[in-house]
Amino acid sequence: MPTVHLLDYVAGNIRSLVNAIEKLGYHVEWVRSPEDVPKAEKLILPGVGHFGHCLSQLSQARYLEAIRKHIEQGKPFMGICVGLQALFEGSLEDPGASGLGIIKGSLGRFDDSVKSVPHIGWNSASTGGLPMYDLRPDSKYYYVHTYRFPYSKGELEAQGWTVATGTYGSETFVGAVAKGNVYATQFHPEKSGVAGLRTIRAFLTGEGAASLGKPASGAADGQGTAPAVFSDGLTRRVIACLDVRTNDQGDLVVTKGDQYDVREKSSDRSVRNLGKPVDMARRYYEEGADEVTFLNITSFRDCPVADLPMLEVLRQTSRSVFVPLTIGGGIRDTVDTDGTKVSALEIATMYFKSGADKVSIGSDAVMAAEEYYSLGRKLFGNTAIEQISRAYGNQAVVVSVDPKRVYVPKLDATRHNVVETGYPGPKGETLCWYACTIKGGRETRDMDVVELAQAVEAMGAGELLLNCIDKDGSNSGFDLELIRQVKAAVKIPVIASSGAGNPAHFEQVFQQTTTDAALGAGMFHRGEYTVKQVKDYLREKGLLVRQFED
Ligand code: 1PR
Repeated sequence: MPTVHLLDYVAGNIRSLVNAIEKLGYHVEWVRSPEDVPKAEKLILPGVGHFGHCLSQLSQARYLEAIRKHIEQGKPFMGICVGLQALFEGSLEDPGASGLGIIKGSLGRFDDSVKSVPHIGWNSASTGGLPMYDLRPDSKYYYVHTYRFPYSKGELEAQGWTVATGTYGSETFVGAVAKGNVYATQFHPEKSGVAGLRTIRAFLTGEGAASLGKPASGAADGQGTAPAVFSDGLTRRVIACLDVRTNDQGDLVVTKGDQYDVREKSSDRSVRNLGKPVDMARRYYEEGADEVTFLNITSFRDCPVADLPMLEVLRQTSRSVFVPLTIGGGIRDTVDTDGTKVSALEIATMYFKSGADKVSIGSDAVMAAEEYYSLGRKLFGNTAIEQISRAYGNQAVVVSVDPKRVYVPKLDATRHNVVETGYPGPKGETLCWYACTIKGGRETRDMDVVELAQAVEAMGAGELLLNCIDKDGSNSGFDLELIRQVKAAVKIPVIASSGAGNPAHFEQVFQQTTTDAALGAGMFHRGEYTVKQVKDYLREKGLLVRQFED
């Protein structure tokens, strides 16, 4: 079996990449020290987290020189995400840190004045018709990053680079670069479905490098055209969510509640069993789900460290599902059954090593936010959100919010952030606020959703998974009032969740709010609609979506 060397220098979800490489029939060898680098024929440098952290790790461990030499010798090199960023001279993220300087220029930050940052989701890698590692104009690739190199026509080309671009809002940025033996992608090919596997294959086989700079079919002068500029290359993200728990027979099942009650209404009150987690995740992937989220909804009763079944679910799923996987439930500091203390970071690490790309934190985020306000909005770096985002990057930390409506008769009846609602309360109240809950909605706290969202954003959460207990399982559409309130309060992306009952609900939430993604559960599990039907519907309505590629 042919071999590729992978440089695993910092914590990260390397498993997905290994799975993708193995799926393509290659064997992964690990680079464990700079002395291993010369043994590598093909070298891949993946990267997550902070530019400065990654570069200082590489520098301290004496990898930078070894990488430079590998590239100078003309051996195949591929950088992914921060692995691309490392090729530049520096980044605004950590101005004191130096990159490899193989590409002249420094990265800046996406402008968040009119759009969410990080940039998360499926976007283009448009080569303007030039052949580049089998990147295709109609394909979409999964990006997750805050810093980017802005594309300015001719700048990198003058240095000999072929460039592929994506467009986010009004910003066109570098999505991939290639020159000679070097190929690097800002997107995660290992998380980009078949399109991603294709471009990894082009690197591994050498075909990508061989065809670089050759005339593309249809490009008469071999120069192609400048990368196309789209009004917005980011597609509407549709996520399938699987609530997982052990049923009364001890089997791990996908379940789904109504307002978080997952037991049948019949007299035996058994846990609703809608299928097997790995099989269902695979089905949704094949229908075109842009991400799959698992929520381990009974974790608060068990010790998560002993919760091995979910780790195995992730391992199995990540072998055949090449889109981002999120895992939630029980991500917090805890004490194992033998009395050992286990930090939230260690639990998250176990999940990342098993194939998760993001962890989702629920109850613990509310407790941390309460402390944040009680200490005068000061941060000490010790919360799970801060620790995990420091190690793995903000994009790896989702906060799952479980709010429910509290109606009030007038504005000064509460100190909380209130919305005017078109759905009056039991006494005809037209005002309400959204109270945060913990432990799967069992306990309501004196904190509103705006307070929570702003606190966790300050701590370094990269995204919000915004559920709504009133809407959960109702099939009546998303809570647009809630989504608008939260979107107005934060810059980080928001995933709308709870209430989806048909494809039109997805169109509604995308058209009538600025949500960054929308999530469905019950309607998919019960077989009422497929993910593909939702996406086809959105496309018919003129919204940009990614289609599953065989
Ligand atoms: O508090 O960090 O251990 O995390 C627990 C996690 O489990 C939280 O993310 C919490 O939302 C989730 N959870 C806990 N109990 C339940 C329950 O249902 N009894 N599920 C639960 C949350 C809501 C969504 C659902 C959407 C869409 N489920 O995941 O998928 O509402 O449903 P729909 O499209 O069918 O309406 P911690």
